[in-house]
This record gives sequence, C-alpha cells and structure tokens, in this order.
Amino acid sequence: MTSDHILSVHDIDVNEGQIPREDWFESSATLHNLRKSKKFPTIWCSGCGIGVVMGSLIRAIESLGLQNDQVALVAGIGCTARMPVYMDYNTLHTTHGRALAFATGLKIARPDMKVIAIMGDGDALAIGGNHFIHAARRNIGITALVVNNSIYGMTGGQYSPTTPEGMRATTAPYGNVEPPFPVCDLAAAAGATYVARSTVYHPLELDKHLSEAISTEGFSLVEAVSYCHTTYGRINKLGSAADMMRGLKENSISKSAYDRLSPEAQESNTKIVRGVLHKKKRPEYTKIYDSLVQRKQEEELKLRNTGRH
Ligand SMILES: Cc1ncc(C[n+]2csc(CCOP(=O)(O)OP(=O)(O)O)c2C)c(N)n1
Ligand code: SF4
Ligand SMILES: [Mg+2]
Repeated sequence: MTSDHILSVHDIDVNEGQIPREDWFESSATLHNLRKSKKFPTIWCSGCGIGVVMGSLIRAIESLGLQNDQVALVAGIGCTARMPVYMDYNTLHTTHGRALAFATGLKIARPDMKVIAIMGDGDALAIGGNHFIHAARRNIGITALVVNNSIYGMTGGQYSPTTPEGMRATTAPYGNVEPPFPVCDLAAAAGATYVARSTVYHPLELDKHLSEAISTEGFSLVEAVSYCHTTYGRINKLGSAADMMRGLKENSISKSAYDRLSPEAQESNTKIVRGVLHKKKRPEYTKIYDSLVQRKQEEELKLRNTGRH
C-alpha cells in the first residue's frame, strides 16, 4: 500500500492542495491511528486483504472510545503479524507463534488494558496452536484476531493448518491431504466466550465483530477470512486479488441465512459462515486470579492480627 494509494482510498486529493501532505495522516480517524509516514509504504503486496482488517481494527477501537494508550497490540511474525508495526497504539512485535504467550503475560501484568493478539493462521494454529487452546481454556481477557488466508504468506506459500484439503501449496505440490482446523470451532470447544467470523469482503461486519470481541470480558476470537493472491492464489490459479475478493463474496453465507437452511443443506454447506458463532459467559482469568490473591492476602492479614502467624 503506497502513500498515494492510501490517499486515493480515503478520497483525499492532495493535488488540489486541500490538505498539505505533512498533515494528511491527521485528516481522518483511521489514518490518525497509523504510525505516521515513516512506516509507510507497508510490506504488503498491493491488493492484499490484511490492510482491510487493519482498517476494521482501528474503526472498532475508535467506536469503543478507547484511548490509544489503553490498547496493546501483540503480534508474532508473518505478513499479518506485521500489522501492529503500522499502528499507533502500545505494540509488541514478538516471535513467530508466541503472540498469545506475550499477550498473556501482558494481560496478567495490566488487566486494565485491552490486549489484542494479531495472528496469521500459521502463527495462531501451527507453531502457536498450544498457546491458542490454552488461552481459550483459561478464558483470559485477550482478543485473538486471526487473519486466515489459508497459507504461510510471508515465507512463500507453504501449507498451513487451515489450508483446505486438495488445495496446492509450495509444500503440497500435488494437493494438501490434511483436513483443516476449523479455528472458530476449536476456540469455542477450548473455552472462548465470544467467537465470530467474517471476511475482508465484509469489513463492516469485521468492525462490528471486533468491537464486540474487544468489549468481551473473556477470551474472544475474530476470524477474518482473507486471501493471499501472491502465493496461494497463484499456485491454485485463483486469479487476481480482486477475483479472490469476489470469491469471498460468492462463497460465504451469513449465519442467519445458514440457520434458515434445512439440516441436510447445512450438512452439505461448503460456504464460509459469517456471523457470531458462539457466545458463553465464563469468569475471566485475571479477575479470578486477582480475587484469589486478594482473599489470601486478607486471610494472612487476619492471622497476623490475631497473632497466629
Ligand atoms: C520460530 C520460527 N519458525 C519459523 C519462522 C518462519 N516463518 C515466518 S512467518 C511464517 C508463517 C507465516 O504464516 P501465517 O502465520 O499464516 O501469516 P501470513 O504471512 O500468512 O499472514 C513462518 C513459518 C519464524 N520466523 N520463526
Ligand atoms: S504474501 Fe500474501 S499475505 Fe503476504 S502481503 Fe502478499 S498477498 Fe498478503
Ligand atoms: Mg497465513
């Protein structure tokens, strides 16, 4: 994404002198939350869906009226994991697969903060798979944002735990023989309290799911289904970024439409189901932990005061 591309997307005409170039990052709420011109252009290929998710995340945080310092974005390594580098919040760019491990430590130290772990499908579910299920099991108040492009984008298109069966990757030239992880089902089964999915063709849905997820007290997951036209798209002959974007429109169905299908049609559905897929109230980890520590401290104080310690 070049500077000029951002300007055109946001309908800012610098040529007509409306806004001096040095001020254009200040000219919209979304751009205002980017890390100024020194971090741009991004490393992303033109047309990649990751930028759409970044826009949604900023709008979701804005909609909740959070100050930038109340938010911490934590990421590992990957094209998706590069996102916090461009954003003007507290940010941690860590090691591959460890976003949730760092995010867990941060949330325990600063339970008042909104902690958001931004991960690719490989980051979250291959090398980081264990952290993922245990963060959900603990129900720690972190929002996991998984950008699922079905591939390891950054490293050149190796198959990932979400590559569909039969699809090709550089490490599966004859087609992938492994079944993919359904990340939303996995999170729900492991104990997450909010699970939702949409696609980069539907950014307004992503905005809504992200703001609901960030407001949730326990572990929340938003799966943002995206695409990688550069690796996965090319090797599977799926066309351009625009073709793959159109594919997300044609091959997805809202949860409400899915719910109206007959049981047989639901069983044979192959489309991506978009919507809130799971909600459950459970006590949040740092709250349980804090009240345990407080109880124990009060008990010790009582014992000390009665001279029995
Ligand atoms: C410990 C370790 N193992 C492997 C890598 C190489 N590596 C970097 S990113 C990546 C996969 C990225 O895929 P994904 O998480 O799906 O993100 P995407 O690039 O598709 O957004 C891998 C294997 C690494 N950096 N560190
Ligand atoms: S390699 Fe794929 S995932 Fe990475 S920026 Fe390019 S299109 Fe996006
Ligand atoms: Mg990926």
